[in-house]
Amino acid sequence: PRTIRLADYQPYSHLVERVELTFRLHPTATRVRAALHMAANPAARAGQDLRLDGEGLRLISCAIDGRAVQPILDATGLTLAVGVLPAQPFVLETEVEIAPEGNTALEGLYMSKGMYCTQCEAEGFRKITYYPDRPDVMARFHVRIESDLPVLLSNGNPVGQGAGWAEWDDPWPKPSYLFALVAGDLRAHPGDFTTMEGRAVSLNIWVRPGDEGRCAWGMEALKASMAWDERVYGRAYDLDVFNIVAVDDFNMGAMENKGLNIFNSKAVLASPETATDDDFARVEAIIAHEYFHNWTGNRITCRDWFQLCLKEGLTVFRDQQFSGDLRSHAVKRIEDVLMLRARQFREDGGPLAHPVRPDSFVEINNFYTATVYEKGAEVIGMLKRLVGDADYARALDLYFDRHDGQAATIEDWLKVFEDTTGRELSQFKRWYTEAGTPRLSVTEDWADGVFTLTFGQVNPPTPGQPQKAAKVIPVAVGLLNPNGDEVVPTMVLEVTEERQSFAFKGLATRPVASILRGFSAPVLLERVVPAAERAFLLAHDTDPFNRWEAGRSLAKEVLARMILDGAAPSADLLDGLRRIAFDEGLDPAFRALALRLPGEDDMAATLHAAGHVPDPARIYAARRALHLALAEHLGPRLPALEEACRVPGAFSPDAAAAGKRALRLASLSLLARLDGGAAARAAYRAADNMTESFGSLAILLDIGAGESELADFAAKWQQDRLVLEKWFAVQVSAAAPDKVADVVRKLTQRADFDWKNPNRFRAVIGALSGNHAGFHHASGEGYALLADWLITLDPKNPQTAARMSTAFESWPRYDADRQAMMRGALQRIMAAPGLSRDLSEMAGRMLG
Ligand code: DPP
Ligand code: ZN
Repeated sequence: PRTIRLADYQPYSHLVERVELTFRLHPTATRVRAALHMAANPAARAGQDLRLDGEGLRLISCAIDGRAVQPILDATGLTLAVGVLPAQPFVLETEVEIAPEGNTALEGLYMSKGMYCTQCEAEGFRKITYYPDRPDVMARFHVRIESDLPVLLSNGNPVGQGAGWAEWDDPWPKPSYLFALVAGDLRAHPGDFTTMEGRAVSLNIWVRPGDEGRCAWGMEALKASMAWDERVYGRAYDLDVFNIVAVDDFNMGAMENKGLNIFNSKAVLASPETATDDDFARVEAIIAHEYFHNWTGNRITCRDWFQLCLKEGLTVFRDQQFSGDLRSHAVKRIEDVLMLRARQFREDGGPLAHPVRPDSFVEINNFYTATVYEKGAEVIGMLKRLVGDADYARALDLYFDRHDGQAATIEDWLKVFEDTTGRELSQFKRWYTEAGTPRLSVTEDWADGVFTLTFGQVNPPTPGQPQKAAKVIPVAVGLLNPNGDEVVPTMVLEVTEERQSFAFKGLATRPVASILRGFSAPVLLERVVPAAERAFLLAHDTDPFNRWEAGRSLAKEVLARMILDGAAPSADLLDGLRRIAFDEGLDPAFRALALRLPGEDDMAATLHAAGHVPDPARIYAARRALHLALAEHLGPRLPALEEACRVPGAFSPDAAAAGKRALRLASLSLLARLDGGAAARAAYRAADNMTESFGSLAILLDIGAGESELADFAAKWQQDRLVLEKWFAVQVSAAAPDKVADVVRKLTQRADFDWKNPNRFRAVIGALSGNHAGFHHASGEGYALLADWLITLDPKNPQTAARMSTAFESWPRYDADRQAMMRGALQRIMAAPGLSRDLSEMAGRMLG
C-alpha cells in the first residue's frame, strides 16, 4: 500500500463550483447521478488530466457537457485525459450504481435496520460517486433523493419535496467528507432556536420508532451548545434547519456533516431508565462537539488530512470548555487528564506514537487518534495559557475572519496567533510536529530566602524521530505556606530550554510548591516528593486539579511499593483519602474521583516508565488489596456516607446530582469489600435509574457476587440494544483474570452477539482488552481471542478492526513471554489472507 506524505501536497487540478446529485435509492442497486460544474484551478499546474476518486462503483455513463466520454477506470478512480477536457468551465456528468445493503464497512452509503445512511469522513464519498474526494475541494451541493421511505434528509436547507422525493440545497461550500444522506422510517423530536442574528432554526433529532422518549436530553444539549458558541466564540448557526439522526450501526461516536449530524445512537439517546450519568455527560459533550464543528471544521476545514488536528484538536478543546462551563471545571479537567493519560500517553509512549500533525500515513482512518484529538486539544490549551485569554479570543476572531470558507493548515492557525500577539511560535510548533510525551523533572532549592525551581526536560525518541529539541512548556505554579495559605498565586512559567531555573524572592519561610497546576502541559512530571508533602497538598492545595493529583501520585507510589515489594498501604494515603471522602465542603464528584484508585493499565505504564517490568497479576492483587485497606480505613463511616449521597426526588442528570450518585457508588464499592455486597444489593433493588442499578450491579460482579442481579438485569433489558451492551460489557470487565476468556467465549456464542454491529463488538471485545489482568493473563488466551476476533471482523469492517487492534500497542512494556505472545498475535494478524490496508498498517507499525 502507498504511503501518503504531507510533503507531496499539491492543489487539485480543478475547482468544483457546484455539484448536483440525484440518488435513486435501492438496497442492492442504488443509482447515483452526479453533475460536477468544474473549471481549471488557477492555483494548480495547468494542463493536468482530470482524476476523480472512486471505489467499488459500477460506472453506467460519463459525459462532458452532454457528450459521452470514455474515462480510464482503475481500482481507485477514473481518469479523463487532458485532451478531452474543454478549456472553458464544463459540466462532468456521471451515473454509477452501488449496493448499500452489502456495505458492512459502514463507510460511504450503507444500510442500518432498513434505513439508509452515510459516513463519508475521511474518504467514504468515493464509495458513493466519482469525485475529487479531498477536503480542499469545496463545492456547493444540491441533492435530490428518490425513495418511498417517508423521511429523506441531506445537507443544507430543504427546498422541495413530494411523493417519493425530496430536494436539499446547501448554500455553504463544503468538502465531500461533510456530505450526508439519510432515508428511513424515522420519528422526529423537534425543537427550535433563534440565533443572535435573528435566524429561526428548526431543530430535529430523528430516531427509529420507539426511541422518541430518549431525545429530550440531546435536544437540550444542542440548544445549550448553540447558545454557548454564540456567547463564548461569537459564532452563530447558519442554516434554517439542524438535523441529528441516530443510527445503530456506526463506526465512530458521531459525525458533523453540514446541517445533518449523524450519531451513533449510543451517543445521542438518553433517558434516566436507560442511561447512566456518564452517558448523559457524554451525550452532552458529543452533541456539543459535533455542533461546534460547524465553525471549526465545516466553515473552516482542513487543507489535507494531515491537518486533521486543526479541526479536531480545536473542537475537542471547545467541547471541553463547554462541559467545564456547564458542569465543574475542576472535575472536567481531572476526567480529561485521566483520559489523556490512559489513551494518549499510552499511545505516545509506544510503537504507534505519532505527532499531533502526522507527516505520513497509509490509511487516514488510522489517525483518528487520542494524539490528534486529545493532545491536539492540549496543545490549544497551552497556546491559550501562553498568550492569555484576551489574546486567545482576539486570535480566534481573526482566525474566523481570515479563513472562513477556506481549507486551512496548522501554519495558518499559528500565523493567526503570531499576527495577533507578535509572538514567534516556531518553537511552539514542535508540539505539532514531534511525537512523544516530554518528561519534565523538577528540583527545588531554598537558600537565603530565595526559593528556586529548576526544570529539566527530556523529549524521548519516538518512531522515526530519534532526536528532538526543547519545547516551550507552560508550567503553572503556585506556592503555599506551611499553614496552607497561598503565598504566590498561580503563575505560568515558560520553560523553553532543556534546563532552566526560576527564582522566587522575598519569602519568609520555605514554601511548598504546587507545580503543573491544572495540568498546564501534557508532560510526565518527574519529581521526588516526600509522602508527607503529597499528603499536605492533598489536604491543602488551592488548585483543585493539583489537590486531586497529589492524592493520585501518592496512591501510585503506594501501589507501586505494594506491587514491587509487598509493602503495606501507607497511612499518609489512607488518612488523606479519608479526609477527602468525608469533607462535606468538597464537591461530591471531586471526592468520588479522589477515591478512584489508579487503574491497572496506568500502573503497568507507570512501573514500565520507572524501569520495572510490570506483572499484571501482581498489579491486580495489589490494587484490590489497597481497595480493601481503604474500605477498612473508612469502614464505620461508609454507611452514613452512602446514605447521605442518596438523591431524593425525581431523577435529574445534572452535575450536582450526578456527583452525589458517583460518591454514593464509590462508597458502595468500598462497603462491598466489608459487607459481602449487602448494601450494593439493596441499592440495586431500590434503584429507579440506570446509574445506580448498573453501578451497583458492577460493584457486585466485581466482588464475585451479583449472579441473580445479573439475571434480573438481562430479563429486564433483553429488548434494549443499548442497555444490553452494558450487560455484555460489564461481565467481561468484572470477570476475574482467569475467567475472562471463558466469559468472552460464552458471550460471543450467543445469538444476540451481533459482531457486525460495532457497538456490540466493542462491548465484548473492547471490554476484553480493557480487563488488564485478564487480557494479559499468562495463558495468552486473551491475546489469542482478540487476534481471532480482529481477523474475523477485518474483512467486514476494517476500520473498527484496526481501531481495536491498539490493545496490542503496549507489548513493549511486558516480560519476554508476554511480548512474544503479543507479537505472535500481531504476526498472525499480519499473515491473515486479504488483510485490509487499515489493519495491516496498524499491525505493521506495532511490530516495528
Ligand atoms: N466524527 C468525528 C468527530 O467529530 C470525525 N470528525 O470527531
Ligand atoms: Zn470531531
